[in-house]
Amino acid sequence: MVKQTCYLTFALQGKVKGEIGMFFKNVGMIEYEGADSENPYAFKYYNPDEYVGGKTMKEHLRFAVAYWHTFDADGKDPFGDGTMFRAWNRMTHPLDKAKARAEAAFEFFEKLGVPYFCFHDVDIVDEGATLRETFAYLDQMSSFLKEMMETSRVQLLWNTANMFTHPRYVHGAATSCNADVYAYAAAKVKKGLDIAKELGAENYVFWGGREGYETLLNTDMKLELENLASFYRMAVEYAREIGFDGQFLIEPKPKEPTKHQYDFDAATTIAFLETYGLKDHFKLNLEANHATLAGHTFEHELRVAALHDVLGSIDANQGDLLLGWDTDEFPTDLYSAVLAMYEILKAGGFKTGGINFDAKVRRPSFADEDLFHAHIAGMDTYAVGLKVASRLLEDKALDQVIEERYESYTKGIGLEIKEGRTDLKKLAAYALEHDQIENQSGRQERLKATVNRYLLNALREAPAEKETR
Ligand code: XLS
Ligand code: NI
Ligand code: NI
Repeated sequence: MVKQTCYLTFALQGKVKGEIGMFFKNVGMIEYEGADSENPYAFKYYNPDEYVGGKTMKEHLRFAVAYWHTFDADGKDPFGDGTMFRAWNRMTHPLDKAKARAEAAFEFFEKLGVPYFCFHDVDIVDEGATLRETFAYLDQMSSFLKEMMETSRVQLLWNTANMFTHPRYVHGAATSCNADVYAYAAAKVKKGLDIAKELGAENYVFWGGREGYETLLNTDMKLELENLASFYRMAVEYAREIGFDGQFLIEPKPKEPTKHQYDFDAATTIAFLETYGLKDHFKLNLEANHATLAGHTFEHELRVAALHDVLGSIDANQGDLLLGWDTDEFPTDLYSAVLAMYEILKAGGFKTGGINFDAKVRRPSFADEDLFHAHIAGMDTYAVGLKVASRLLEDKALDQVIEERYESYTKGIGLEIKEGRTDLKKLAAYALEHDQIENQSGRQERLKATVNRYLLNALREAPAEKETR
């Protein structure tokens, strides 16, 4: 059994920089060094204590590391074996392996300086031979993680139950045609909520990878949707019973692994929540790559959620437009990060949510250190996004154009339309008198150039030392 070391305490006290820890011996604490730094193990733009619009970057961005991609994954793909041989995954007994993995995880969190992490139940420890054994393992591991969380300052952004990998979920979990599977999935969520409560999770996530269908020829869609709604309702009731007051989140995705997933995109999920009277209890966890698969931009999904007051949290990653699946790459596209952060800030920022890197290093990036490079790249990307978006908002650089564009609704017939004081007869009478219509340009290209200008200018600026921008 791996012994818990005391490096976390040293790291926290800032006494040791450099060669500490058991697993990432060549990497020290990652610090902010600024845009001119050439140190690959330093942040160039993410400066946790720098103020942006009244809050520090750390408070705004609430970064989280995803356990599954970073500590469990080994680079396997449908055509090839794993390429990543992590020292922490070498032990054979599930609990020994799980504890070593947790030690590696906390060493990583501490060195990277992230405030949060996220996991599925199967990420923290392998499943046992029976559900009872799985639960016994989970109980041990949640106590172990709790101890580690107490020594460090890392918190749980969210946890979830994996209800898609094991063959029992072949027809779904809460939408399975088999009631025994439904009950099994319910047991997993019950345990997941107990863990969420024990570890003080800020949110609990549902992602329905197998909740959907392959063909309508064998599917009772109405029954499946009703069962799914009851499942969510029971989760809300159980959370209330045990006093778990974290936010429930649903993560939409249109397809993959199932051909059609019920929580297709933000709009579909919102309609589902409205239909079944669940909207007060859920918000959305939106993922960039899932938006791409749904044929939307990420900012579209964020805007739709914000309009309905259900923007909860995000899974930050990016897809590859040349590939048609969820490639879960680390986000490095500055432009997309600006547009995403723009929507998030406009919606008032994160409350219980944050930025979880649901992203994996590429199969050929198999060195342990690549895990740092990937997260540093992602964190810097979102830091730039935050700075630029905040400045765009502060200067009303885009808002002003939008205000002008809709000016016709601030007076005359437009105001009557807006205030619901008109009808088809009145409008027809008006149109007969005003049929020589003049439109204004939408100015897209000019606006894109504005975003580019803000992006390039923000990168040139020195960081604010006090509470200014
Ligand atoms: C898969 C999903 C998954 C969820 C958590 O595509 O993104 O990783 O975030 O189950
Ligand atoms: Ni995700
Ligand atoms: Ni995904």
